[in-house]
Amino acid sequence: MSHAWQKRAEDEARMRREGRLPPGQSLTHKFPVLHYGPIPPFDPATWDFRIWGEVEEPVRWTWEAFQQLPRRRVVLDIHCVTRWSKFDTVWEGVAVRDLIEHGYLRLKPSARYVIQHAEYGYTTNLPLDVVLQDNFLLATHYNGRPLTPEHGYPLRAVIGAIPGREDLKVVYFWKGAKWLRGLEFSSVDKPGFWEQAGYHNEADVWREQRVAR
Ligand SMILES: Nc1nc2c(c(=O)[nH]1)N[C@H]1C(S)=C(S)[C@@H](COP(=O)(O)O)O[C@H]1N2
Ligand SMILES: [Mo]
Repeated sequence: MSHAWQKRAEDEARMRREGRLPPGQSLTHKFPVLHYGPIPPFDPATWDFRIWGEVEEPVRWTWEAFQQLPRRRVVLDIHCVTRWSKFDTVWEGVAVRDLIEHGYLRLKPSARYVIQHAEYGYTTNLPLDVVLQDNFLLATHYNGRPLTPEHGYPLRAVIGAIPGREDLKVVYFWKGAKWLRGLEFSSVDKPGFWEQAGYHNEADVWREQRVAR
């Protein structure tokens, strides 16, 4: 008879063999919920998404306008700093690179960092080149369904590993803000909520950059 714990251990061993399990992580089939503060309400009539800072023209999209943006599907291995990893997670949404390539967004050459702004003032920061990678997405859907409220409905950023794409920088999952409301492009880095609380600013999963020292 096969037990859930046996399957978990077998799957974890397989991921380790395949080089997909970063140091200090363990595999989960669950989807833990982690955040600071309450889950915000969503009103499609008042929700907006804004982009500002080092851009040629600031952006404000309503929920309806956001649905018209180019979309893509990305499959990611996600790694939480609290040591769980979840493999082959399927996300759909909007890639920042597509916004630029399709002319929805024009950056100034001075843009070098991106600060995600979420409900209740939660922020997190990444270098621009990471945000433009194939493994960073502004996601509206998980596993073919709209996000659930506790995982960031209606919009969150996600970042993880794409198997076989060793060229991509992979950072811990806290660098994806749930209940995302805007992106600030900046010429200087601005450490976000957890980064100011002592988490590592770079957060490279393979180098185990968990906390600053
Ligand atoms: N707005 C917001 N986004 C957030 C957080 C938060 O506190 N507020 N926590 C981060 C952390 S620490 C993690 S590990 C992931 C967890 O995402 P999940 O709850 O979907 O697993 O969300 C990140 N995004
Ligand atoms: Mo976290």
